[in-house]
Amino acid sequence: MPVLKLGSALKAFASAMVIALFSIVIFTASAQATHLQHWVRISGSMWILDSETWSSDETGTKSFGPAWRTVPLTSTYYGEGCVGGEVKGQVRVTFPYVSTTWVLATVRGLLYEGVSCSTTDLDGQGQQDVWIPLNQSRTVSFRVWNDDEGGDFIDFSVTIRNGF
Ligand SMILES: [Ca+2]
Ligand SMILES: [Ca+2]
Ligand SMILES: [Ca+2]
Repeated sequence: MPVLKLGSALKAFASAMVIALFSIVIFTASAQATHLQHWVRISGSMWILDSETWSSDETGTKSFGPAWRTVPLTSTYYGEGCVGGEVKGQVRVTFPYVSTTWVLATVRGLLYEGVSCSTTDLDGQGQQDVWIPLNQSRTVSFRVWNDDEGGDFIDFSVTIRNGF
């Protein structure tokens, strides 16, 4: 009975295909559920003004990055720059939330002012949170003033890309 044989062969092939499709669906679903890891790219700049009483103010732009990291990120990303031998900016980026498609970035900007660029005298700070969808970039920009002595400020601009 060649027709019957062909029929059962087709049935066997069909069930094999169903099993294969099922495996693909299950594999894809589990891969998506566990694949939280993203590449992120961090870059930006600080425009720093070091206010001077007896001479003209000192200004300059300090860039940082691009730096690639994978999230979830266990450590903090740091970027730094100093102008006029007195005013130092520091950027700190963390990623407190990561989903399969989105990341939440917390960007902190700190202003240190003292007698040298290695000063640890924190005189001002600001923070912005930003949600970034997969394969897109977001830029946060904010100004941090020297709240303690006045005059100095830093314009932070930080761009983060979620994905390649
Ligand atoms: Ca100064
Ligand atoms: Ca100076
Ligand atoms: Ca100071």
